[in-house]
Parts: sequence; C-alpha cells; structure tokens
Amino acid sequence: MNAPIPQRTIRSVCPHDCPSVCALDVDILPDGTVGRVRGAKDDPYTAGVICEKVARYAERIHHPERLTHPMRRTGPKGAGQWRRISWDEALDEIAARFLEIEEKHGPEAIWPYFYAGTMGHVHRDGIERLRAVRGYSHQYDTICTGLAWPGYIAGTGLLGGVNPEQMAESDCVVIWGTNAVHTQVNVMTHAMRARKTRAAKILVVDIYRNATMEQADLGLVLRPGTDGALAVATMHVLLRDGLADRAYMAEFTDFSPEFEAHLATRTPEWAAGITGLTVAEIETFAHLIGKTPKTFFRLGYGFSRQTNGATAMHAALSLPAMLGSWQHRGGGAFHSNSGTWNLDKSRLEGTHLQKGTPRVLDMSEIGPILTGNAAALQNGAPVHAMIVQNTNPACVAPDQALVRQGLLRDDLFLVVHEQFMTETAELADIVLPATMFLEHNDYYTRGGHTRILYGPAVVDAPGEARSNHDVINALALRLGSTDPTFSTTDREVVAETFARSGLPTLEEVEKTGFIDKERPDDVARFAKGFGWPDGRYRFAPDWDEVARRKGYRWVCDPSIMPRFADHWDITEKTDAEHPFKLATSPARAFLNSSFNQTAGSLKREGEPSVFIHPEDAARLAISDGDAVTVGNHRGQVQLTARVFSGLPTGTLIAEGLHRNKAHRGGQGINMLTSAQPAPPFGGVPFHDAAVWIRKSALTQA
Ligand SMILES: Nc1nc2c(c(=O)[nH]1)N[C@H]1C(S)=C(S)[C@@H](COP(=O)(O)OP(=O)(O)OC[C@H]3O[C@@H](n4cnc5c(=O)[nH]c(N)nc54)[C@H](O)[C@@H]3O)O[C@H]1N2
Ligand SMILES: Nc1nc2c(c(=O)[nH]1)N[C@H]1C(S)=C(S)[C@@H](COP(=O)(O)OP(=O)(O)OC[C@H]3O[C@@H](n4cnc5c(=O)[nH]c(N)nc54)[C@H](O)[C@@H]3O)O[C@H]1N2
Ligand code: SF4
Ligand SMILES: [Mo]
Repeated sequence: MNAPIPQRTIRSVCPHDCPSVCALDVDILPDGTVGRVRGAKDDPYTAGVICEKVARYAERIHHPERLTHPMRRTGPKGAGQWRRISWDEALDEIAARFLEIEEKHGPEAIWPYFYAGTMGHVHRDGIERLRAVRGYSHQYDTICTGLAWPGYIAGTGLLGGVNPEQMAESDCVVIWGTNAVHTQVNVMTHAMRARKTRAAKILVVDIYRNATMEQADLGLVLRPGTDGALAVATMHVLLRDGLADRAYMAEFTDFSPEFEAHLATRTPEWAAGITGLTVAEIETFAHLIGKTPKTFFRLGYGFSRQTNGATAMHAALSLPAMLGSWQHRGGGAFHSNSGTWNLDKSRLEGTHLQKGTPRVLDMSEIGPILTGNAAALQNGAPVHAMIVQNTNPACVAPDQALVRQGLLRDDLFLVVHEQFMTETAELADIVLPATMFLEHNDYYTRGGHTRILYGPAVVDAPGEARSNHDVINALALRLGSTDPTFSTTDREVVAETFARSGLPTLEEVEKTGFIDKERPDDVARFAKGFGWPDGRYRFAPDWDEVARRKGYRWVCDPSIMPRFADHWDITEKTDAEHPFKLATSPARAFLNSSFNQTAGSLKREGEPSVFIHPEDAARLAISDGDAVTVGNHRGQVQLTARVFSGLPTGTLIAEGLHRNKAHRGGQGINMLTSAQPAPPFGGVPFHDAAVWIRKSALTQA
C-alpha cells in the first residue's frame, strides 16, 4: 500500500465576483480533495475572515452535480435530453458550425459572451482572443459597473480611492448602498476595528434595514433611487451650517457660485419629500459627517442599480469633496480600485489579433438582441451563434422573458461552458464542462483593495472538465488560427502578463501569493489633484469626457443630463397599476446565481421570498408566509411574502438570485427587471422596477 500523502494547506484566492477577493488558506486532504477553506490571517485586508459560502467550498467543488463531460442536446432546446460526446466531437461540431455561420452571415453573427464567474484574468478575459482573431461581435460590459463607474469617474477622473484598510483609522464610516455583511464581509472587519479602537460611528444608507444596517449606529432607510436628493440636501446643510471646507473646495474642486445657488434650492425639506427621510435625519447625517474630519465614504454598487444610478454615485461622492474628507488619514472615499492596476493585457486579450472593427453589443441587452430588436442590434444582422463562459444570463440578465425566448431560438447555435447545468446551459446545443479555481492557474486583481493575487492549480479537475483558456485555445486552433497565443498554458499567460506589466516574476510572486499595488497615500487621496487636467474634483461633470476616456457610449441625449451633482428624477415610475418599487438585493449565501445549488447556501436562504411592509401587507390581506405573485408588464414571479417593518411602505425587496426553478412557476426574479440601457452610458437598474403584488391563487402547480 502507498503511504498516504499528508494533508497540506495551500495559499489561493477566492475567484468569485466580490470586491473582497480574499486570500485563502485551503486544506488539501490526503485523498487530494478540498477540505477546510479559511481566510488568510497574514493578508491585511482579508485578516482571517471570509464569508460562509466560500468557507464551505468543498460543497461546491465536489458537488455531485458538477458537469464532467461534454454533451450534445438530442431533443428540442431546453427539453433536458442529452447525449454524452467526446471533446473532439464537441470541438469539431462547434468549429464547423461557427465556420458555416461566418460564411453565411459574416463573423459578426457570432457573439462570444462572458462575465465574471471567475475573476481570474486569464480564464475570464481570454475569450477576447477568440473574438479578436475571428472578428466576432464585441461585448459592451455594462451589467455590473455600467452605472457606478462612470458616476465615480465623473467626479474624481479616476476609478480609485483611499486604501480601505484605513477605515480602521476613521471616526465615522459611511457605508452607502452596499450590504457589506452579505456582499463583501471584509468591509465590516475594518469598520468594526474603527468602532472598537476609536469609538467610530458607523452610518448605513440603504433602502431597507439589511444585515449591515443592523450593525450601524445610524441607519438611513430611504426610498429607492433617491440618494442623489439625500446627497445634495446634505450639501445644502453643510453650506448653510458652515460645515463645508471652503478652502479645500477653492483649491481642489470646481465649486462655483452657480453650484452654490443650485444647492440653495435643495433644502432638507425638499429632500424629505423625495427620500421619505425626515428633515431631522438629514440634518443629523450632515452634522455627523460635517463635524468628523476622518469620515470614510464606502460607496457600494447597490444605489447605482437605479436608472439614475450614475448621477446618484456622483452626488454621493461629492460629499467628501465638499467636506475635504480626502485630506485626512481615515477619511476620503472608496468605491473600487479597478482603475489603478495599469496592466498590459494585450496578449492575454489578443489585441494584436484583432480583425476588423466589429460591432459592440451591450451584454445587458442580450434579451432584446437575441429577439431581433433593431436598435439593440445596432441595425445589424441577427446573432446566430454564441459561446458563453463565466456567466448565466438566463438567470442573471434583465428582462428574462426575452432572454429565454432569444436563447431558445432554433436558429441560434448556443455553446455553454459551465461548471453546473445552469439555466443557460439547459438551453444550449452543446454543453462543455469547466474547471474551478483550484483546478487551474490564474491571477486576480482586488477591486475592493490594493493587491494582485495568484491562485495555482492544486487539485485534479473532475471527469473531463477543461479550463476556459484551454477551450478557447482548442477552438481557435480548430478554426485555423496559428498564432502562438493559442498554444500557451494558463501559467505562461500569467507569467507573460506580469512581465509585460513590469511586475515581479511569477516565481517571485508565488512565494507570497501576492503583489501589493498600494499607491502612495497622497496619490490615493488625490492630494496632488484629481484626475482632470486642472486637478479639480468636478461638481459639474463633463460626461462627454468620461465617455471619451473610458470608451463609453451615450444611450441618451447628453443635453438631458443634470448640470451639477443632483437628484435626477428618471427612475421607473409607480402608477395605479404598479404601486410598488421592487429591489432585488443580494442574498448572503448566494453570489449572483453561484452557490444557489449548494446545500449549505440553500439551507440558509430558504425559498425565494419578498419583504413587504406590515401596512402594505395588511391593506392587501397578505400574511407572512403567503404565496404571492409580483408582476409588471415584463412578467410575473412567484414568491413567499415576508412581512417586515424594516423598509418603507411602497417598497418590496426580494433577496437573491434563486434558481429560476426554485420559484413556483419556474420564472426567476429578472422577469421583472428592465433591459432598457440606463443613461448616460448603459447599465441595468436591477433595483428599480415598478411592480404590483398580490396573493397568489391557491391552486399551485
Ligand atoms: N453574498 C453575496 N455577495 C456578493 C454578491 C451576491 O449576490 N451575494 N454579488 C457580488 C457582486 S457581482 C457585486 S457587483 C457586489 C455588489 O455588492 P453591493 O455593492 O453590496 O451592491 P448590491 O448588491 O447591488 O446592493 C447593495 C445594497 O444596495 C441597496 N440598494 C438598492 N437600491 C438602493 C438605493 O436606491 N439606494 C441605496 N442607498 N441603497 C440601495 C440594496 O438594498 C442592498 O442592500 O457584491 C458581490 N458579492
Ligand atoms: N436581479 C438581479 N440580477 C442581477 C444582479 C442583482 O443584483 N439583481 N446583480 C448583477 C451583477 S452585479 C452581476 S455581476 C451579474 C453577474 O452574473 P454572472 O456573471 O452570471 O454571475 P453568476 O450568476 O455567479 O454566474 C457565473 C457563472 O459562471 C460559472 N463559472 C464560474 N467560474 C467559471 C470558470 O472558470 N469557467 C466557466 N466556464 N464558468 C465558470 C459559474 O458556475 C456560474 O454559473 O448578475 C447581475 N444580475
Ligand atoms: S465571496 Fe467575497 S467575501 Fe467570500 S471569500 Fe470570496 S472574496 Fe471573500
Ligand atoms: Mo456584479
């Protein structure tokens, strides 16, 4: 008998789409399987803490429903009838069909589609090489960051902020529109340190009393989509009560008499009418942040998932500029550091291979695109084939009815490379099994912090699962490309990207697992000026310049944008038929649609449900636990009512992306959300849907 291999612990990185990007210590058991997963104690941001869903990763990586071999559908689309095929058979058919479609309809009829199932750059972005070398349609990445990022850049000129570890040195941490306890638990670690060591106050701004607000000293629960009003009324109070830092504004911002006159009209009384907050709440908030120099604004994605989300982000970000919070250690703002990496990914993404200048299709408009919406298709030809990696649009994309209808088209050849039989994979012609992060090599940038981390392959992939990189290589070779990039290993691409970007060698990085890209503190807090030619923060954004710099494209008439930081009243309106606003806030134990098939997560989340205020429930004769239907002109969804006083009347909250089939009736929450690109540059208002709610009929399928 062979001597058993001793258990070992390896350093890795959480690959999921979460700003924390935790450094992990993973136990590899003697039989080569994954045991316990812990947060690395010696990583200053992770600090030994990870979320419960990843702590239970063994459940996910060794899940009995992992896909293990390629399959071809044998029945009608979506019927669930499959035949196991070999990789050669699968790749041959895909290549043949792609070539046939290129020939008949042109390369733009093929649309590779991906998102951030893994945040490893090689296995996430490497699909761009295939797109480039064949001249396939491009993807406009809007689904997550399309509203938040432009809103932030409009103010600072750069997507970066103060090292979030400095929250621990703050006297007041404002957690705005992020349910950090659910979505990036490490924010709480550093905020709580400030409370413990400095008696710092924790303020939370959200649309319901979520798990993060439960931990706050002051919680502001406002109506969805009204954050801009809170922000400008707060600025009104700061100016009125002598709490604005006029010297800072004179040196570092474009503050002007016109902006001051504009704010004079944005009274707390005006904002109270819009936000549903009281004047006293707005004034308390203004006084607390106004009298605390070390105030740290942790701005999340949640409040940007409103139709006016870009302007709301800009308005909230304008508070630290008026207060001069950026001047003080422990003060300032942070949303994402994704604008600070300066990596050369030209080989990884195959920029050198680009053939022609194909159209760029908006990923969030996948429903309208696949159902022939001419504007969404940019008046071009229909899409006839897709290869999908790292995303599950049939669950996560807006206007699910259209997404499903489109993916079911008989004249769409759909290839889905997945770890699980997701809603999207169920509709495929060919399904390919994918590896997980501990089964391939990749590097990861930490949007919510300052490090680049490396995660090596340490366990065997199940069955015949192959990595994204290997599948793209194999396909490109079959399609006739001879470029050496398609003969590389994932490790080689990591090493090459580090080298091109002037980073330490991969061998060097492997010793610790990370590279620290922390910028000098004065740079991070814009002490030498903001990212505009005049170095001034912009209360009056130049959205055109934002678009030019970042390659965004306008989806509205630029002249309709508010001139200054403001509340922009363009969210979806309630009416007699749709008297409620629904937000689809994140669940704690799911990550988008990932983990919604693991036992521990399912146990915690229970059945798909919706929070409703007791007064609304009473009026509609809805009791806690009742089956309810929520609907609008886009579709209907079955949920279970949870009567809860922690949200405003007229607001509904459904947490999480449960599996579509977990809902009675089989339709997921995105039946209700809109795929209409939100101004100025696109993006999805996931938390902004006008709906009705009623008790479901008693007869349930
Ligand atoms: N457990 C878990 N973790 C996750 C995810 C998950 O689904 N589950 N998703 C991951 C991904 S991809 C991302 S991008 C991040 C996102 O993480 P966050 O930055 O936290 O953003 P959201 O998840 O959209 O929503 C955060 C909060 O915004 C609130 N909100 C909605 N509308 C408004 C509004 O108008 N104003 C205010 N003030 N608040 C509002 C919601 O109720 C919610 O509590 O989290 C990542 N981490
Ligand atoms: N209603 C509503 N909808 C939302 C949101 C919301 O708040 N409300 N949030 C939105 C946001 S912020 C985002 S970012 C999107 C995200 O949506 P998605 O990017 O679709 O995220 P996930 O649902 O986690 O799906 C990722 C998929 O990738 C697969 N995967 C993971 N790693 C790999 C890999 O290495 N290779 C391959 N081939 N596959 C892999 C996983 O199994 C999973 O099925 O969802 C959006 N949808
Ligand atoms: S999902 Fe987020 S909090 Fe959880 S381990 Fe991954 S990076 Fe950390
Ligand atoms: Mo996201």
